[in-house]
Amino acid sequence: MWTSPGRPALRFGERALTYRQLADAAGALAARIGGAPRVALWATPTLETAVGTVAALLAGVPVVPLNPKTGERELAHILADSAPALVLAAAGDELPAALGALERIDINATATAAATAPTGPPPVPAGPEPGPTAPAMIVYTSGTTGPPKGAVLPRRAIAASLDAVADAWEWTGDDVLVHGLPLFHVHGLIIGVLGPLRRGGALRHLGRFSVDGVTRELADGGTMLFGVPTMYHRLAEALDGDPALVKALAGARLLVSGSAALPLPDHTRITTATGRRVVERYGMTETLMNTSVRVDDPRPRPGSVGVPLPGVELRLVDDAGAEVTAYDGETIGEIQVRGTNLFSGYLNRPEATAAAFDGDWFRTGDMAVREADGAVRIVGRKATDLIKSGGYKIGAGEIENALLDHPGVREAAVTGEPDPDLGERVVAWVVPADAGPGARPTPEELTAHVARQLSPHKRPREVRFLDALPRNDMGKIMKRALGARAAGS
Ligand code: MCA
Ligand code: AMP
Repeated sequence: MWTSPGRPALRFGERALTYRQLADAAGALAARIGGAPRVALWATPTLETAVGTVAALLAGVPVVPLNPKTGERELAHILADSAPALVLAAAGDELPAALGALERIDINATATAAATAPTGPPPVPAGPEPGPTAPAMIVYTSGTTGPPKGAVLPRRAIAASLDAVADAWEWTGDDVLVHGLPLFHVHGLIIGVLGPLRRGGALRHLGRFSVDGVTRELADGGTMLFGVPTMYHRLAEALDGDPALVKALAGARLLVSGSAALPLPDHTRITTATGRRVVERYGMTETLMNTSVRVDDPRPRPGSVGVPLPGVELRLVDDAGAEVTAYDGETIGEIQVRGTNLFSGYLNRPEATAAAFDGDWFRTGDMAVREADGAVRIVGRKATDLIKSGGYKIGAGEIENALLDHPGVREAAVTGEPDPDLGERVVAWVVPADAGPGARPTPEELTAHVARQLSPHKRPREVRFLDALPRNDMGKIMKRALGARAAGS
């Protein structure tokens, strides 16, 4: 990717870097952080985050991307768990007090090379070259209970997954990717920033997703679009009465959706209006990309996540632990995968890591069927306590714990309910603490509490008060009964 130094690499709004400028900025930063055991990165949707990530990769230093909106409790957990030696942030970014104890290095995204500097690869800090199994990134992901776990992603997994999707999507250096995804998860940062760089192509990041931004960038040379289903839903909603958007989507080479299922009506609306199909791919923080509909697939495949990517082995396993051998589009099993795309474990969590594997097969927790030609269709999830909202994975347990920390809450249960925009929305069921009149917390107060403690995207979109939570004889909360109550209300 360093062989065409004058080519555009990254553009965020008005700010852009060529490959040469990126090599200079990231090379200079890499030289400063080389030898650090681990660094945190204040992962705003900016050029600085891209430069910081490339620098850490060049230096062979594992990087922990931090959601800049992470609340106090979640941030404290991630810092205690990952113990970064220093934090990388854009100059001028105000960091929360929890990061105050760390050495800070400002990312200078616009370091310009001396005019005489030779072109070619950026300087690599002295020291042994990190091997393929060396950790590249630690990305935090929610489980059903407790705080998020850090998935340790080795260098080879990132390389393997990016090359595998390039094969499925015929992704080349001529492509210009457009997206407005956040940069602290696999989708936006690894596939969406490192992906184009590995191909020698370009990224145009929108800063934040907007229909207008997508229209503008696709009309101005963008060839590919990445998004979560909520973004495609918003595009589908805007199509009527927006001929510029229709034209922009129709002109794109490839529209890719992932992180959650794209509902059929949105597939249909987009294809009907633009003549373009949206290609779905299926991935996970721990596994990076597993399957995708291939661009050369002659059949339209709405509702399918396609076939296993090169290098990914995939099997379905039934409740009794037996492999599902039927390719009948009906027999359901849990998706298990193995391959070089996998993470190497959860940081500091050997038991959780062991529980996630069946031998060398990773248990995804996603339930699926396989069609006669091997294509995979996801039909559900094993854990009802995992909620996918706006493409973010959210554990019911972590929100319940945060709610229980509020003095006005005696009991709390959290469920996901279908939502046309977010896929699922977080609903909190709360039994208020015994308190005098007027002391009962308002829904807004509880919502703000969760946003402040965890992250804004984990906040309940609805709070429902009850006198008691339905429990079975063992005292366990019956979430299905809550669901039935919602359906009947
Ligand atoms: C509202 N806000 C609040 C509150 N209410 N903030 C604090 N307290 C409150 N009470 C703010 C929010 O911070 C936000 O600010 C704004 O109001 C709107 O927030 P929200 O409603 O959450 O935004 P949205 O419009 O619902 O977001 C939809 C979205 C977003 C843009 C689609 O969900 C999104 O970016 N999703 C992407 C998820 C993703 O990348 N997943 C990848 C992980 P502000 O507007 O300033 O931000 S999955 C993965 O990586 C695997 C490998 C895979 O397969 O891809
Ligand atoms: P995360 O842990 O945030 O990486 O989310 C991974 C989960 O997102 C997977 O286990 C799936 O449940 C879900 N997911 C990702 N891509 C798709 C897709 N194309 N269709 C359905 N679910 C998906």
